[in-house]
Amino acid sequence: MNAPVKSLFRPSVCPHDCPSACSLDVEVLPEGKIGRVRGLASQSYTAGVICAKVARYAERIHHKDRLTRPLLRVGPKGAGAFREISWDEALDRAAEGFRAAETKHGPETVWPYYYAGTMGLVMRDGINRLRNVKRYSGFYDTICTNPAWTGYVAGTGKLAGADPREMAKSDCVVIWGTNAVHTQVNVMTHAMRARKERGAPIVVVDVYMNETMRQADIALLVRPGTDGALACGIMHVLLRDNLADRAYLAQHTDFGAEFEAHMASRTPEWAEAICGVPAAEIEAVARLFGEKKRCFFRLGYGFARQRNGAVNMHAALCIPTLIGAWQHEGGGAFHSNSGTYGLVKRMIEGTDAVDSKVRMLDQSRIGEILTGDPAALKGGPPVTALLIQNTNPVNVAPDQRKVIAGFAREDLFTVVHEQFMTETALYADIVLPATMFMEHDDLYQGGGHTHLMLGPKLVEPPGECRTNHEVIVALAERLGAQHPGFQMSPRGHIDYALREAGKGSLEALEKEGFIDTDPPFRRAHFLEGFGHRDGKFHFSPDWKKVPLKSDGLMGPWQEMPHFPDHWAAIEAATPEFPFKLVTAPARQFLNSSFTETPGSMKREIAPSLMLHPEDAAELDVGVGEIVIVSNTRGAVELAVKLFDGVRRGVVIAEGIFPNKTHRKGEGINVLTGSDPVAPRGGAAFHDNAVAIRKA
Ligand SMILES: Nc1nc2c(c(=O)[nH]1)N[C@H]1C(S)=C(S)[C@@H](COP(=O)(O)OP(=O)(O)OC[C@H]3O[C@@H](n4cnc5c(=O)[nH]c(N)nc54)[C@H](O)[C@@H]3O)O[C@H]1N2
Ligand SMILES: Nc1nc2c(c(=O)[nH]1)N[C@H]1C(S)=C(S)[C@@H](COP(=O)(O)OP(=O)(O)OC[C@H]3O[C@@H](n4cnc5c(=O)[nH]c(N)nc54)[C@H](O)[C@@H]3O)O[C@H]1N2
Ligand code: SF4
Ligand SMILES: [Mo]
Repeated sequence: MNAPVKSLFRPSVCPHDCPSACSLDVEVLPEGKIGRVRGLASQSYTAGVICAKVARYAERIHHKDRLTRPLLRVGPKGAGAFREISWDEALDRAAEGFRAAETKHGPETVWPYYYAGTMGLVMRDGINRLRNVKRYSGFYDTICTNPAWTGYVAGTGKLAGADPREMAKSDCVVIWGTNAVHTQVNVMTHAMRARKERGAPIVVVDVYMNETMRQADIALLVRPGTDGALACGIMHVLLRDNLADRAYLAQHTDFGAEFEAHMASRTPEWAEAICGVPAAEIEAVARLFGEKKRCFFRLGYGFARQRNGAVNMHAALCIPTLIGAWQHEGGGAFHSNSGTYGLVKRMIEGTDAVDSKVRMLDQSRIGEILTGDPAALKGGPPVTALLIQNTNPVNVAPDQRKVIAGFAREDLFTVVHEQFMTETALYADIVLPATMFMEHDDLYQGGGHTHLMLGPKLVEPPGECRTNHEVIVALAERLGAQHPGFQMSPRGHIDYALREAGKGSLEALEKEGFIDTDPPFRRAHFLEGFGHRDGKFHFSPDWKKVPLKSDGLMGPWQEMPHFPDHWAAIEAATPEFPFKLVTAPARQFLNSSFTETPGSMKREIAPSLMLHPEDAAELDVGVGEIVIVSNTRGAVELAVKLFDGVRRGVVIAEGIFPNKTHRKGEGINVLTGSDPVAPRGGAAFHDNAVAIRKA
């Protein structure tokens, strides 16, 4: 008798843009479909835990609205009228469009625009190979990480830190400016172990009583953009009460009398007046840190999405350094490990073909770029052709009115390679259907942990979906772009990137599904020296010289403070725009992804504004009523939710909901600005002064 055909569980990796980069255990059903998706138990950072939206992945991968055939626009831009065409026709038309644009304006008129919809290195970054070989405009990716990374690296000199699993061995876990319950659930797994096994208190710093703040033993509620003041108030107490580790400071940092004198005036009362946290709470938490020493600071992205975000990140990072927390297992700080992997990207990205004279264009300023702002275009030709993979700028990019005006240009030729008919794909001339991660092979590195992971192809894609790699190779062929990387398979790319970096091989990775690249304790804790040339931590950073890739200095960088401080560069509330709006991520979405899945949409329901009951009373609005939220950039309508877990004058709109789910069809990003955050660019998504009135 034949044994019944059974489903089996196979290892994979969540490809979404999330620091957790979870190792997955995926049920592959006999008919070639996906069943249950769980966290892989044997990968010790994931530790068997994943978020609910990815546990429901079957509804995304087998969604009836997946794009499965190439499409050609047949109506006006953005109207959504398309007809099916063959792949050959689609690729021929795409190549012809890029060639025609290049003939008219030169190669810089073509702008490959991509982001981290997949974090797989082959599928995400292969577009750069085409860009480099063809000398198309470069893509300076600023939208997410720049303010945070710059602030962190200004202190440490390297984008690395204490092993995040050490949180479990901490005597006090500080979760600062990340809503981990929503955005990277695994932080909570390890933090909660410290509380359960060691009685460690959990301190959380945020601007609203979100789900992470609710889990805290000590919740510090700051006004948006004032973390620098809170950090200084804490450091004042540590120095005043002799709780700093002066021997450590002398050996490992640039700490000196000038810094100490600067901190002398940053009293808890001074800090309270700026950040809103009562001085007594600042005193208490400073004493807690000073006494525990083995404190782990898990620093998030969110609090750096402010115009002074880099300064605030650096200021928070200075606290564990001041108490010498780095010396202890379970102590120190962690933000991202993205600076530690060092995989060789020559074949994936064609880095050997880079021409540094070709302009870079700023991802966050796509609105200004597409509407012809000469400064944003750096004096070069207009952008008349776009190739887009793994991102949905019409919904997620700041200054949305300009973004949409740009996409609506009749003289702009746009190719979008997507899994769904996103609001960006709606503006395309040609839409190409893309595979999902379980339908192709790729290599992943954990930003929020220490693992390199393999996500193998597990099932066949629906219809005619093709991988990003296939599309780039096919376009290269039609455009006459030559590079050995175009001849390689995804598996070949993975093997090359690993081998050349001395990180094993594809074969080795395939055995376990992942490798742990955790460095030795002393290196991870910078006890052998910080990343700066002098080997020291910098309390007084040189903002001009933060060792990270960049496209020059941006924003009001000359006004940045030399020491940790409150830098008043944020959009101040005014009588005209008296509220501060934060656009934090909703739990069931991932940026704009999962807004297409019923399981996520039915839980998030509709765009809303969390408003303090006393503010609501003053505005004379109640639950469910519509308010118009506006500033100089635009206006959106949102339904009121009463919420007393914010300071008065602060409002929260969780998202990112599709533009079309808002009453006027414009999304939350009409309110956010694209002016670059100093000193390396980026968008201050949580820093918006707005007016609110009853609709
Ligand atoms: N469910 C879900 N998960 C996600 C995402 C998602 O959209 N949804 N997005 C993914 C992506 S791309 C990223 S980069 C990460 C980001 O994840 P996080 O690092 O968590 O960053 P944010 O989500 O931007 O914001 C986190 C928190 O910062 C708070 N915040 C805003 N301004 C301030 C401030 O001035 N001070 C302080 N202390 N807090 C402030 C917000 O209120 C919010 O609670 O999450 C990833 N995970
Ligand atoms: N208001 C506000 N706006 C924000 C933020 C905020 O906090 N508030 N956060 C910002 C941040 S941190 C970020 S990182 C950005 C992110 O914004 P985006 O980069 O746009 O991220 P997603 O919205 O997840 O869109 C990714 C898209 O890639 C597609 N995709 C996924 N995998 C593949 C693939 O393998 N191939 C192809 N061709 N396509 C694929 C998905 O279907 C999806 O449409 O949003 C930013 N915008
Ligand atoms: S979205 Fe983040 S938390 Fe959820 S499974 Fe993916 S990596 Fe893990
Ligand atoms: Mo992000």
